[in-house]
Amino acid sequence: MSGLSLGVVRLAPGLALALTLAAPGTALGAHPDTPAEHHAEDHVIHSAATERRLNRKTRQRSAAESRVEAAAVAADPGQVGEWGPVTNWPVVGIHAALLPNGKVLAWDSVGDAATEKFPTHDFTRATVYDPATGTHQDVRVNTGHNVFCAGFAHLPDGSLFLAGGNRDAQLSGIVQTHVFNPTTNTWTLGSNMAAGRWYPSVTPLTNGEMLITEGRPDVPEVRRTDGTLRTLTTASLNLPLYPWLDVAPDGRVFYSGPDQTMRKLDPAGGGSWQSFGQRDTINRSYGSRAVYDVGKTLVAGGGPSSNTARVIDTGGATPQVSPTSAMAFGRRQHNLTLLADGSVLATGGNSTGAGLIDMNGGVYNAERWDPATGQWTTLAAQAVTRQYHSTALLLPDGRVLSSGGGICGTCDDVGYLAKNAEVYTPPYLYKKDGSGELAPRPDITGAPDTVIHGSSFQITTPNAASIQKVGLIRLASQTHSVEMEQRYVPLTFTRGSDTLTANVPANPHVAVPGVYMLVIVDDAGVPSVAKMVTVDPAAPPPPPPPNQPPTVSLTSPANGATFRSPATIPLRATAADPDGSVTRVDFFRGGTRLTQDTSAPYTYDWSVSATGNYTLTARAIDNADVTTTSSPVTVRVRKR
Ligand SMILES: [Cu+2]
Repeated sequence: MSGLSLGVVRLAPGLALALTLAAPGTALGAHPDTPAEHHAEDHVIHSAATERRLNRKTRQRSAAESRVEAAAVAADPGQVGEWGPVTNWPVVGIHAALLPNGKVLAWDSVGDAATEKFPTHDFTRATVYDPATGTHQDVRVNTGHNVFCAGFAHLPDGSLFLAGGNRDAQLSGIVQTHVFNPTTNTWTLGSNMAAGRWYPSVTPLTNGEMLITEGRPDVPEVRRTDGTLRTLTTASLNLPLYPWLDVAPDGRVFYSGPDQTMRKLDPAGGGSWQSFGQRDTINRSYGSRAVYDVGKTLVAGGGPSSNTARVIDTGGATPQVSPTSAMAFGRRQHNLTLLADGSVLATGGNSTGAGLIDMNGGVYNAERWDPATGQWTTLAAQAVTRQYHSTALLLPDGRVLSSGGGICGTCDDVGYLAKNAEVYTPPYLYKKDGSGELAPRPDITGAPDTVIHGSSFQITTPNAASIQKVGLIRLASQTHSVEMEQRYVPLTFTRGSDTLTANVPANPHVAVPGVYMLVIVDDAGVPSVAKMVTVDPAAPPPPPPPNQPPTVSLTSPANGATFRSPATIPLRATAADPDGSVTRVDFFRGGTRLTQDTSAPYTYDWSVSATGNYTLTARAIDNADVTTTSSPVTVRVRKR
């Protein structure tokens, strides 16, 4: 029972309420020993029919409110986007991570009912969802552990690292760490932590280490790149569960919430914290945040279903907080999700301040925050209320996967189970002419698999001339309204004819090593499908871009000019090289070289007495010995 009392003491208020409200008469069943017996146990507590009924009931109760909210916005998907159909899932999307192959790993717990109703926790229901086909593959955790309420983020190679999980009906944490290999769809155990964790955050660091914070133990731990763990013995600090942490441009880890005090952690050695001022006056419990630009974090909602939002700039010595527009809806238990253009989408939540779930207080409309204007735009309404234990994740094609909700005591009491998902197509993918048709998209036809900090790289695209924005978006890892690692990194770039040359930030803290989605956005605001790119400091430097040929033109004599014999014809040429220098210019009469000139202005006075027609050209040679010949000029020399 000590585990239970510890849990209640450290839980968010709403979750403590959930435990209190858990059906008191629910006896813990016999101890099943095999996954098959667990499966049977799930069905005893919620039969397949009950599960369908709950799912249906949640959808029905959602539908009426959803229709009202949907009617409040325009019907044109070019303005408000469009939600796809609700599809049932094999798991509740409580935890969701995008994989480098473009699929989504999601897991929940050991069954549909509240986790505290199950006595044994030695597996986890998990699925890999393929958004391209809508199909699922069962990848349940078979290491003997339940990773419900773990913290997780991607290792630099794109595999997923999980810290902690759920040990028992008292919601104790586990000491285990896991790694999910997205290539083989397999789980392996990593090093054990010093203490069990439940509701920890995991933050990828610039040096490839993974920071593990909270989940009840106040001493952070760090997973080294060799898989062993170290403890930050001088950085013990009591923070809320699932703390909001992101590497800032100075390399320290910035804490933006959910409570009010802003802080930075230096994870070197034993670790040290620095505290700053208050972000604002609200404890944004079950609010959300998004790192939408270099050193810039948007926080919105949370606490008593606040509609307020703040922008925090972590680029300087002291974090700077500025207000931005409020959302149209107060929200708690919602998700903020980066979109492919660097704007931010808010989905789901409740507007009544309910701790976990209010079936009558769901927010169905999405809202988009534009970083350029600081304004929110109300968008289309989704069909199912998404509150406690829901996630919203950016897919590589620019759509957003909104899934889950449910699996808690309160959820059971109010009949909330959203074991399903819907996919949102944002307005940027539609034409703006009211036709409701999808817009043509810019296309990335080539880009390197790996880039390094401080280097430039080539993106081939037939749409180069129209591209306005190039960005890297880190793969998402979401749970409990918290995004553990996703950030938008805008790239400076130059346009060529069919290529863009983009620059990876030299400061490695801006784009911590790992897998990112490379997205280009055209002048209509339409994003490309993402190309996965690994930012890898250990990679060899990219090959130099291919040499561009010089340009040359023969400016004198004029084409068709006539001279009287004997003549002195002035040959004049201009030449340039876009990526080097012009070594020399040769003048030709037909195939015969008349002279060569190694410095501008390129001139030659050609003396000729024989009458006839002559074809003249100039040929430029650049510093890489690549040549370009000018358009020919024809002249006539006739008798005096
Ligand atoms: Cu939870």
